[in-house]
Parts: sequence; C-alpha cells; structure tokens
Amino acid sequence: MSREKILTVQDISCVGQCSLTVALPVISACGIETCVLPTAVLSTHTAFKPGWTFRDLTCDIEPISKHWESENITFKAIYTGYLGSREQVDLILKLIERHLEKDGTAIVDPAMADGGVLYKGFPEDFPKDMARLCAVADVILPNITEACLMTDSEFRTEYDEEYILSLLGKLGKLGCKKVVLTGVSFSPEKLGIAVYDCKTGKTDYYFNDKLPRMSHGTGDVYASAFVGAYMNGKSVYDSAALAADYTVKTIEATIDDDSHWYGVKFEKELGYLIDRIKN
Ligand code: PXL
Repeated sequence: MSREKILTVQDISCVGQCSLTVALPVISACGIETCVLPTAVLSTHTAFKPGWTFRDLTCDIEPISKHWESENITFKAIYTGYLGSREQVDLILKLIERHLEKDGTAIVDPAMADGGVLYKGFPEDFPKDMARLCAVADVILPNITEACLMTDSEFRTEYDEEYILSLLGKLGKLGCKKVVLTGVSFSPEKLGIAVYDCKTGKTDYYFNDKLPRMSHGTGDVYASAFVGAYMNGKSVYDSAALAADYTVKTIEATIDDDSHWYGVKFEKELGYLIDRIKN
C-alpha cells in the first residue's frame, strides 16, 4: 500500500458542504490519497434549523484503529476537524500515536465555534478538550472565536495587532508548533490570516479584499485547501495564503446565489486550486 496518504477525521454532514463532503473532494483533487474516519453522521450541519439527525460514531473509532493496526496502516498526515464528542479527543490522541508516521504531520482544525459562540450541541467546556488535541499538533487552524475559547481570552470584533499577537502567544503555549489564525482584520476592507511560529514567535500576515458576505463552511474549505497545498510540499505560509485565495474564489462563486446560504460552491473553483498548487 502506498505510504503517501493522509487521514482526515471529522463528521459527515450529508447535506451542507462542510467537513468530510468538503475535505474528501478538495484534498483528493490536490492529488493526495485521502482516507476518512467519520466522527459522526448528521443529516445536515448544525446551522440548519433544529431537527437534524446526529449519530455519534465514537464507539467505532477504537475498533477501526485496531483493525488498521493489524494491517500496519499509517499516514503521512492526520487532519482533524469537527468532532462528535469530547471522548473522541483521547481516542484521536491515541490514533495519532499509533497511525501517524514518525515524520508525519498532525493538523488540527478546532472546528467548534464562530462569531463568538460555540456551535450548537457542544458542551461549554469542550474547548478545553479541543485544546488538548491542539497541544500535539504541528499546525492548528483556529478562527478567532476558537482561539479565544481555547485560551480563555475575551472575544472581540474590534481589535488591534496587539490583541492578535497576544492571542497567538497564548495559542503557542498550548504546545502546537505553528498556528494559522483565520479571520484576522485590521481594516474594514481587508480580511486575512496570521501565521505564527510558536518557537521563534515570528508572525506573518496575508490579506485579501474583504467580501460583503460571510459564508458557512468556509473554515472547512480553507483547512482542506491548506492540507492539499501543504501535502504537495508548499510551506505553511504559502499553503495558508493559497488556501485563503481559494476560499475567496469559492465565496465569489456563491455570492450571487442567496438560496445557497449553507455552504460555498467550492467545486466550481477546484481547477483554480489545482493550477495554483502546480505552480
Ligand atoms: O463547518 C463546520 C461544521 C462541521 N460539521 C458540523 C457543523 C459545522 C458548523 O456548523 O455543524 C456538523
């Protein structure tokens, strides 16, 4: 079996263009063999009106991992996203220990919150568990809400660079090696990311023009494109910038369609992503 494959661990929301229904096509399109471990099955993501189904798959994680162990299955990278329960954190820590190759990369998107609040269904202290997973990661990809919740910081919509540097410093203390903080804005017309090296304290920014619409699922589109670019040998900064450009394209592809409120038309711009990765 080829060794050059990755594992992504997150829920499968049947409808809604997020988590696995984004990660699998995006990373595969980047030419990377993408194995999946679903953490839960939902009828839709949780931003739909209440009524969505939720099947927690925590019980399946250990038997799946045991079987993989018997087959000596390992991965070049493990990328985790939305988790189905807090118990999954310990199981995923074990999974990383067993199945991530020695020179492999653990990428954690602590997908659990946005706009200052936790997604529906998570217990209030869930960010503490997510922080334990971030502690072992090579790269974490939080938005500002997730960063605040994991570091007990005040969530602010208006801030200066000092606030962002303070958040990055606190995230660095969780134990991860690099942070890509999304949703950073120092002016009304620009939105971007901060890339922080937890060892050296070096911070680099990348900005795009801010679009007039926020969209669901863009965190997952961003993280998946980041993983696709990174696994193709791009640096953390170049992957973070490329993923930002791709995410902007997917929002632009969706912006005129009000009925498409639940996600972005990421499929329309896969050609752009692949061209950028090749160059
Ligand atoms: O896009 C993040 C996400 C993933 N999975 C589920 C969600 C959300 C955001 O709401 O509800 C189930």
